[in-house]
Amino acid sequence: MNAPSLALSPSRAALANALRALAMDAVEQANSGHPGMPMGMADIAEVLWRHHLRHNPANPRWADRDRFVVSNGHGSMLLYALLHLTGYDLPMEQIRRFRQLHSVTPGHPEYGLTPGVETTTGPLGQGLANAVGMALAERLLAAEFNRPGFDIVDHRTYVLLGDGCLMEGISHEAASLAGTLGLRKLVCLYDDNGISIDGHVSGWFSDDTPRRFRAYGWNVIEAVDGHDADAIDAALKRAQAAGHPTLICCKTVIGKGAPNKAGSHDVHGAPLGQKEVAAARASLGWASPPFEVPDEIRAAWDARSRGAAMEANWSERFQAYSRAHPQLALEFVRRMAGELPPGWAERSAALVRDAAARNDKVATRKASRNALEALASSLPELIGGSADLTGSNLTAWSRSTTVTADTAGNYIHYGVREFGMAAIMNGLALHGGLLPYGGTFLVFSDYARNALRMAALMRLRSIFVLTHDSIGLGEDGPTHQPIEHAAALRLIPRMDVWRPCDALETQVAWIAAIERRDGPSCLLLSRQNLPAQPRDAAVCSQVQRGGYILAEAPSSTPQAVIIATGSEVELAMQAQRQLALEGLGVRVVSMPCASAFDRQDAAYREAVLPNGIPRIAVEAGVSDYWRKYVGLDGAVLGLDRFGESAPAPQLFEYFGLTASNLSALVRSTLHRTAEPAAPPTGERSHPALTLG
Ligand SMILES: Cc1ncc(C[n+]2csc(CCOP(=O)(O)OP(=O)(O)O)c2C)c(N)n1
Repeated sequence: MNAPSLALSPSRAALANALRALAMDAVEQANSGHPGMPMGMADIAEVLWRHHLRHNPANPRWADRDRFVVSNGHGSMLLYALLHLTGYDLPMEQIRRFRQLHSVTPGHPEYGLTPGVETTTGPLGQGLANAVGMALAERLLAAEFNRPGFDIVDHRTYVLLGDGCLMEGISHEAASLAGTLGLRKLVCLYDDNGISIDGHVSGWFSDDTPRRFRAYGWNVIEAVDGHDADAIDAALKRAQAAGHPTLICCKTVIGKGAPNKAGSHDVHGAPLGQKEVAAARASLGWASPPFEVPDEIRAAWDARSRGAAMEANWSERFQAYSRAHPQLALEFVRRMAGELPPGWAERSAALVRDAAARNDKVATRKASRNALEALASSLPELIGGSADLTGSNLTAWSRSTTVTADTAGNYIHYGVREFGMAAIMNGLALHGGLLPYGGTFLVFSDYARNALRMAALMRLRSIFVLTHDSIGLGEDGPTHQPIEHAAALRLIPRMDVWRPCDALETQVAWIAAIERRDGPSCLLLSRQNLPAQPRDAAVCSQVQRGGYILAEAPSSTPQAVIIATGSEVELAMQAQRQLALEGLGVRVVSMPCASAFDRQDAAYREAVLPNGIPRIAVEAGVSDYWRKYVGLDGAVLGLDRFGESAPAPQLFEYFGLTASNLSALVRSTLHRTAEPAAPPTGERSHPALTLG
């Protein structure tokens, strides 16, 4: 039904009101959601989307589209309304089903679910950091692929953000680096409405935000009336001409259009209620029933032909580029598709063979650098970095070149910004064309943790290089010694956590992380040297399964199975030899990546870990994780307390992470399983050992 009062050529206010109406009606229908932000930012969105954003609703994957990120992701209905009205494959039925099971309009925007959603947002501040990654990706790819007369990579990254994003510490990390790197095509629109959930922010957020961003080296456009289309338009034009990233501070009224609730926190995250919705309709002059949009408003929003023309124009230019630079064009297409280069399979297989042939004792962090050295020259998409621990993480290789404000490169000194790094890496991965890896100490994965979780939620190929993976780092002490971190990372669904025991497993882990198309990987690497384990070709081929028989029991049927990872694999091998002298046959299973092992078929898993044979796990970290593999009858030799400051070999001794303790645990486990009523052993009182 059309609104009779609307003119044929709708006003900008009426166009923005379409966004407001859809948002308040969808939230009302769901009886949950956030009407305040969409109603408050509707005027900004109208100007940006109808007059500036370069996108094609028919092809949300168009390589040179502008990227649009709603960092204040609770305002998801604004994004869904924009996608719906401009012509993306998001029918009204989906708007009606906002926040319902299996709709593509979930509570917060989810990448990979809704066409046109560029990143998953909701955890405040991370969208901004993702956008920094996207803007950086654009700059790096432009430097790599553009040629005189052919700007095939030339787009902007626009971000909506609110007080919450700016209060979050990650906004500092991301904005600071964006300023230093001079990401001039990044344009942020700040919803300066003075309200967050608890009320007026003046009591907890009194920063001088414009000065803060100027101090980062940003271009700041202050005091823009976020409900004045001309002012917003002028600010966007200034931003586009700037030589720095831009923050446009827009004064807005949260929930604008709701006559009794606008401007208050009541409208932030709750349905307006039927009475207020009716009052808003009256005050906005919006006469259409819920989920109906007048034809002339729909027509004015429809961006399909404009978008198709934009992409067609780009495609023509890309065709010409392909004729002038055929190899580059092919490479660009490959990179944006996320495909590995031709010959990858043969090359990576050869690298595994090489690594298997070597038997040097090496820290897995060094083995990781060797793996990078071998892989990276044929993978120009690799974009590395570290959070100020390059020399410790060993994340740079011989042809790493630093990205600066003036130069492109393939290595980012992220500074001491772990969370920012991880979220920026996610933005690089989301943009496409680049494959990010970045390092810090494993213990500081906590700082970055939610971005690691978001990488998994979004199925991104981000590779987190986490070194100094246990008490084996030694003297830096308990602040730096990860205890619960390996287990905690393994708990993140879809995260592959590799803790290799030697150079060969490290090489395989890198290859697996690079080949993965459906999620991130963490590589947990030792500071200390680890011996190479012997394997024949058949065993080598099993490593990528995540868990495999590294050393079969001397007797054909093992009496027990030891499961080990990383530096503790060598302990397992020593224990196996000790026990063999006593006539006990023990199998050693190396389990560098438990989730990869879990994905193997049941027959394989049963072949590696046969039912009915007692299992003992060993890892220099919390024991709980391994209970699912060893069961109630098994045992774990772990470390369920914080570490100590001392040389590493002394710490392994002190905490009882020794081959002789492991052997003792195997013996006692066999004894206990043979005689179920046997009492626990005295070893339980050891300060660190986790037994039983
Ligand atoms: C990291 C994180 N912490 C907390 C929340 C919960 N939360 C959602 S919105 C919000 C307040 C945001 O305030 P603001 O950005 O001003 O949004 P507005 O009220 O203007 O819509 C909070 C605390 C969250 N989504 N993410």
